[in-house]
Formats: sequence, C-alpha cells, structure tokens
Amino acid sequence: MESNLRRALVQNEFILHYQPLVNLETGLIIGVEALIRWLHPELGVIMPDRFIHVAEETGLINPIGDWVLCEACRQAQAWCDEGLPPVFMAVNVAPVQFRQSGFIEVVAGALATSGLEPGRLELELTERTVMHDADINMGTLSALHRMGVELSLDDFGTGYSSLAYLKRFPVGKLKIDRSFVNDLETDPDDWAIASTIVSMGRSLRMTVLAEGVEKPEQLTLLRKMGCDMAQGYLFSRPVSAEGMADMLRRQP
Ligand code: G
Ligand code: G
Ligand code: MN
Ligand code: NA
Repeated sequence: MESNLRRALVQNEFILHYQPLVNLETGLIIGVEALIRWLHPELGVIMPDRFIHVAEETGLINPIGDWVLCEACRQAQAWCDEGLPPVFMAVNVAPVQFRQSGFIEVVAGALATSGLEPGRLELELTERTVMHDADINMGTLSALHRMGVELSLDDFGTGYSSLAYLKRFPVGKLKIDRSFVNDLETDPDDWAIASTIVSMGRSLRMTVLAEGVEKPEQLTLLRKMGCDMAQGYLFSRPVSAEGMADMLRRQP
C-alpha cells in the first residue's frame, strides 16, 4: 500500500471531489469541502477511509496533504476566474500534517501560487488535532489566523474540547459531527446535543454547521435551533469539479 501511495502521488492518481456547504438563511452554497479520492488504474475509485490512515502512519500524508491544499486553492480560484459565484474552500488537515514544521509555509505557498484570497480558504481541524498540545498549537493557529485563513473544528462533539481553549483559539466555525444529526428527528438526546452546540457556538460568536443532513425534517429542526449552515446528501453528495461548477452556475 505504501509504495502504491507513493506511485499514486508521482503519477497524479489523486483527484478532489467537492461537497456544497449551504447557508441556511439564504439556501445558497457559500462554500465547498474538498474530499480526496484515489483513481487507481486497476482498482478504480478508492475512498479516503481506505488510505488516509496508511498515509498518516507512513508520513505520506504530508506530500498528499500539500497536494490537496494546492489543488483545492487552484480550483477555487479557477471557479472565481470563470465568474462563478464566490465560495470559500474548506480543506481537511490531518493531525500529522498540521504539526509538520513548515505547515504555515505550505499554506502560504498554496495561496500565493493560486492567487486565492486567504479569507476564502478554511482549514478543517479536529478537536484531536488542536487540543493535543494545545499551547503549542496556539502558535500555529494564531499564525494562520493572522494570515487571514479561516479555521473550523470538524467532527465537533466526538473529541474532547476544553472550553477554555475553545474560547481562546481563533476558530470561527464548529462542524457538528454527523453522528448527532443522523437521528436528530427521532432521538431527543441527539437533538439536545445538537442544539447545545448551536447555542454554545452562537454565544462564542462562532458559525455552526451541521454535517450529514439527509432529511428535510432534520433541516427543519436545525433551522429552528438557529444553526447557520449545513452539509449533506440532502443538498448533494460530493461531486467532481465539473459537477460542482454546474451547481454553482445554476445559483443566483
Ligand atoms: O470523502 P469521504 O466523504 O469518504 O471522506 C472520508 C473521510 O476522509 C473523512 O473523515 C474526511 O475528513 C477524510 N478526508 C477526505 N479528504 C481528505 C483530505 O484531503 N485530507 C484528509 N486528511 N482527510 C480527508
Ligand atoms: O470527516 P469529514 O466531515 O471531513 O468527512 C466528510 C465525510 O462525510 C465524507 O466522507 C462525506 O462523503 C460524508 N458525508 C457527507 N454528507 C453526508 C451525508 O449526508 N451522510 C453521510 N452518511 N455521509 C456524508
Ligand atoms: Mn471535513
Ligand atoms: Na466531519
């Protein structure tokens, strides 16, 4: 697997798909999340769940992650140059990648090469990534924030967050993990967790996004709670760059 991953990188076998991030007040797509896929010459499409952990264990996540950042920024700027409605680009960052020395330079390089405004890039970090050695991470988070890059906490609610750090970190968005959204309309505990995250986010002046929204009933409840944004199959599955461009083109 490791040598296959190395070859995949050299031979350009990775591609990005994109999933819309929707503003619940306007119903408009205001951002997209980049999600990697491996187009294996013999095996076909391989999903990230099957190779990201190997990439993390072998350190290959650094060059792969660098490629993702550059490609996502390039694509966001290309859509903008085509005259499509402006969207921000959300990119997942693995713990190892975030902690590599020179991560800030990689981000700066991706922005400089693509010409993308820093404020249109959002880095998705997990609680696990930022809360581990929180004091050390504060420096990296602050530097990214000073560059103008947006930060979000992915899979929120599944890790452990210190509320003290949540207050201090320059993170602007919480992404409610989809495990709390799955049964939102039938499980009162999930409803309670989701609405607590929404209230907390609002109190801390953060944007809250619900992941994994599949049913209109879930969307109705999230709107009532005051959730700002949503993502999920109800709106669209992750699609190719062309598919995403078509979706943006149809939008006012
Ligand atoms: O793409 P899919 O919808 O199957 O994603 C599965 C998992 O892989 C998710 O947890 C997602 O965050 C992760 N993932 C997808 N693309 C990337 C990427 O570019 N980098 C990292 N580190 N993780 C990714
Ligand atoms: O961990 P992260 O949130 O980065 O990864 C997003 C993952 O969630 C991707 O694998 C994406 O395909 C998946 N996903 C996005 N929307 C939905 C949804 O509505 N339902 C389910 N089950 N998965 C979703
Ligand atoms: Mn994510
Ligand atoms: Na997530």
